[in-house]
Amino acid sequence: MANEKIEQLRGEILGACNAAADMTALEAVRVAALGKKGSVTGLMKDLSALPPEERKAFGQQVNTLRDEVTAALDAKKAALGDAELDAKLAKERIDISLPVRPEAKGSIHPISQTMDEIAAIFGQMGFEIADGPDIEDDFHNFTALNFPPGHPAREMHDTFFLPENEKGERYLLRTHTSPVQIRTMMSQKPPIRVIIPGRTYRCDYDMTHTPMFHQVELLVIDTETNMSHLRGCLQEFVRTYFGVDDLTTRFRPSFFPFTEPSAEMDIGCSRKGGELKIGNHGDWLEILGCGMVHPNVIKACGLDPNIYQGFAAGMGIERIAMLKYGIPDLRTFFESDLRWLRHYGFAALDVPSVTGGLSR
Ligand code: 2NM
Repeated sequence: MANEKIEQLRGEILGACNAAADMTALEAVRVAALGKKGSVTGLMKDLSALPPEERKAFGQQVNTLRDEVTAALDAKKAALGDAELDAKLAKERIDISLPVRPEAKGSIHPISQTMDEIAAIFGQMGFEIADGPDIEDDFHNFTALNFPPGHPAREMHDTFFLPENEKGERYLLRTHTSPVQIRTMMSQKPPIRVIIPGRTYRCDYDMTHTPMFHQVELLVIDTETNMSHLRGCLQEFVRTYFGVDDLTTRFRPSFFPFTEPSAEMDIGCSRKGGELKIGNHGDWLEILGCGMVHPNVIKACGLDPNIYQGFAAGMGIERIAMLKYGIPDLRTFFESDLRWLRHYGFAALDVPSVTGGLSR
């Protein structure tokens, strides 16, 4: 009699377990069998009504049943979980071969695009990208770069200084990316070949100046680097960047505290009819500053200027972006005008590479 009841219950519970269509139904089966008022739990209460000689055998049978039911529930739970995950995965599958959704409005800012183009060109020549903090100290931004005390660029009106701290130190917003070259020379053994694109800050605002702007500087330090290497690298850069294979360059003497000799590089252009065109048309356009790194700078970085020498150059990213993409007004770069961004922005997948095409 007791055996029959157990057999029947086993059949019912395992059947219900098997038939459960989802986790909720399965949980109901579990509660009905193993819960406080469940059928299997109830069997134990019958125990005391049995004659003592039958209790042990009956108790064992109930335990076996409970183990069986528990195992069946666990197995079914795992199977349902897999099925649910499969269904979810099938439903959430995306077709990555579909074209970009036409309503997508995001675009790459011309500054980002130009920095990527610069990185692609110099990357091809074997340069690495270095970066450093926007907030700098006097040593990295000025002293190590051979700015004498009292140099006009250190003045209040050019540099954004932070309030002096308890130690009497006055941090500042870097006025150029050159402090990163100092950090690179102090932490890396030559040969060094790096470019540093990044934000720079000067207290200045008019038609052609914004208080934050972007620069890219390059630095090569080795034992035999000379000015012809500088010219070769920079000429290769402007030719690739502007897409003019035979673009000529002209070097004019200049002055920077951190280079000796220093030069300004011009590229060929035409201004006929008020329209600026890059190419060998007889006129000249200033494009960047450069020079051989001053021995004092090399020394300040803990390197021996009798062994190591090299060149550096710097240019404004907004300026060369304006020249290439025909953007007439510097200040529009930072106005976040959506119409401007849609007009001058780049498609997210238009990644510049020297072999694949720089842009558009
Ligand atoms: C320029 C022009 C010329 C320059 C020099 C250095 C360093 F750290 F190596 F001395 N960094 N950047 C440099 C040289 C920058 O920007 C117009």
